[in-house]
Amino acid sequence: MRAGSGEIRLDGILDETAWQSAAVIPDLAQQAPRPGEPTPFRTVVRVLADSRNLYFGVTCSDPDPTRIAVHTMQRDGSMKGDDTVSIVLDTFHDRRTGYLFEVNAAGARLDGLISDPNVSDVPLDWDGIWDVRTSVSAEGWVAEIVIPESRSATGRAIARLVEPLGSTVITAANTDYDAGTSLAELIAYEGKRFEAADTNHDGRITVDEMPRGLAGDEPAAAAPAAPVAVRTGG
Ligand SMILES: [Ca+2]
Ligand SMILES: [Ca+2]
Repeated sequence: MRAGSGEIRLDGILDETAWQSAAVIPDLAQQAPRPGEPTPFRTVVRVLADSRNLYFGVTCSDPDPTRIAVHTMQRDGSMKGDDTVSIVLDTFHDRRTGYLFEVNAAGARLDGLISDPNVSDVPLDWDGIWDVRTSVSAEGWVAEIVIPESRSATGRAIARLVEPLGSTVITAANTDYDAGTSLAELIAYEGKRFEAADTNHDGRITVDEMPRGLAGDEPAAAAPAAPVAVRTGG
């Protein structure tokens, strides 16, 4: 597997040369229990792509790795209470459907197809072809993820994913005003943004209707790489 200048060995350790040149999303925001506030549980996402695959390297800092929790090793098992990383790819670029990829710290996989942003539980019937390895260290844990490009998105679409999670988004999406913003709330929030942008209500977003910063004529390099990594549990 080529990724830039080096090969990626899927072992949960981001020591390949290619990771040094990966796009970095350094500032994911806390969503729970205190949305938007600084946290020692820092999550840094690195993204690589080659002609066949997308790679995500997710580094989850944890001040006390002995408390990293995992309750399942099963595909699509309940990860409630687990330390997990979730990535949603808006591969149709309609901001309401997409693929959900979630892994826990032990490397168990959960995946599903988000077809209706108004439904809180993502159906998990879809089992994608993708893989992950995780590693745990004194600093926390790391997930090294590969997703074949044909099953996910083009590099250009990746740059136009759901907006980066920031405190504004998290606060706006937290409709029940509890301590945290759930994935279901985030999906519903994106659905509402879609409805708001779709001014002629035909179920499609044209370039003219796209929110500022998402119009098709922007330079690709200026678009932030923005997969959403939602860290739950722990
Ligand atoms: Ca590796
Ligand atoms: Ca599944």
